Amino acid sequence: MYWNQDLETIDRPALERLQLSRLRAALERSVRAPFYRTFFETHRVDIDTITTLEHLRDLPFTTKADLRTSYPDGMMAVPRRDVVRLHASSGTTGKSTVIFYTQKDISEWADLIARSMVATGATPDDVFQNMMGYGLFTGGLGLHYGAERLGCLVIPSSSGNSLKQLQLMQDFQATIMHITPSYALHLVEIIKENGVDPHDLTVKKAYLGAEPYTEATRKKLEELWGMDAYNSYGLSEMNGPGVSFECVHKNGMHVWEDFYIIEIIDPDTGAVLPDGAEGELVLTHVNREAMPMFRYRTRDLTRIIPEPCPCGRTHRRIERIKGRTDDMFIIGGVNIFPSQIEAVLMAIPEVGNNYQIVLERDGSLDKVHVKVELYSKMFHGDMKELQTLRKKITEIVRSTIIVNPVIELMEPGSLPPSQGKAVRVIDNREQR
Ligand code: DLL
Repeated sequence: MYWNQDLETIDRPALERLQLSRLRAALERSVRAPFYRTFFETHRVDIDTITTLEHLRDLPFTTKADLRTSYPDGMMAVPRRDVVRLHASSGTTGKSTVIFYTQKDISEWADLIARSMVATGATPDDVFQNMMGYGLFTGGLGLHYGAERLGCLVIPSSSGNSLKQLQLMQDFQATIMHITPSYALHLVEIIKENGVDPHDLTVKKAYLGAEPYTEATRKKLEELWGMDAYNSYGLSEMNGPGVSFECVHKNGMHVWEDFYIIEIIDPDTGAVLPDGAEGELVLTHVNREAMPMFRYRTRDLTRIIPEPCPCGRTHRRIERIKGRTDDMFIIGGVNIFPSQIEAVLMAIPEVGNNYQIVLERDGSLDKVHVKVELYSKMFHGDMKELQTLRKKITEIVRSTIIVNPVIELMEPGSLPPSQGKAVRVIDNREQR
């Protein structure tokens, strides 16, 4: 099942011709934005010389810092009256970064979402409960318009308010939910606490994204909820969700290449890496009118899966995001990604649905504390059993990250629950 078969199964030469003509048009549009005029001048780039896709490499990278410099509207490439929406990501420091959309941009974004949903087997018969935050964040409104475009009944429940979510799910027989993996882990517990077996609900699919999570977490969620979970990747700078989505094969996410040009680079040198090599994802949005974006460094680490997908879509897939270059922390000289810890934790049957990594400085030594919630059945008064479990978890985590962790076992509900993007790592080292 396709949303737009011609575009989704387009052959590579035709796809590349389409990319190039859209890229040329985007470059020409971009110079209406004050930011790009200065940017190309400073980097001495003559956009007329970009006449093949290979020439894209002659353009400098753009970064989040460029979005901040151009705040509020230095990257707007159309007259303001043509812009119909903005979204923003708050970020942890400094000014937010703002993205603009024309009517056409919003409509094309909705199409990409509808296309993504159909790739997972969704149909107009589905009831879509959208538990991502509505507002400046792109997760809520982004999927909303796409699900409506497909013809689903949309429940715009937004994030949080777990009992209301359950009631809506039951009363309107939601079949698909859109939710962050960390909130899905929390919500399923609330549902069980209220005496409902999640397997009895009508929800059969979940779209999980907006934050990194591991295959072990996907499996755990699929089992807890009794549904199929699909990975969805996107970022505000590239519209939001709908950049890349898994199809029914659930084996890597198709990047919609008629809209996005993918490159994988070495994050240290900026060199473009061959298909299949792991590195930082760099994206160019070739079709947005209000705000073109070239060679944007996402900071997300992944690799292109070069093999064709059995679904017949010709758009290449990327692997699950391993983490962000800025998420990585270094302990005793060892580089560690939170995802490495999550992957082993979530595969341990006694481990519950929440965890947190806290980095502490102990004298001159850095220590990784991992706070792990267990299922309540583990707390029946047998200290010895808990000690053995703590040892087991310590050993499993140590063998994965090659650093000795301090494992703290917690009762369910003792860590701050997530309703959106979870804070997985707290670094207390700088404050000492
Ligand atoms: O999180 C857009 C989105 C909404 C994607 C809903 C999927 C579903 P931002 O707030 O700008 O936009 O955050 C983007 O979140 O660079 C990744 O680091 C991370 N991220 C998003 N999806 C995934 C995913 C939205 N499936 C940043 N796996 C990105 C891992 C993800 N990380």
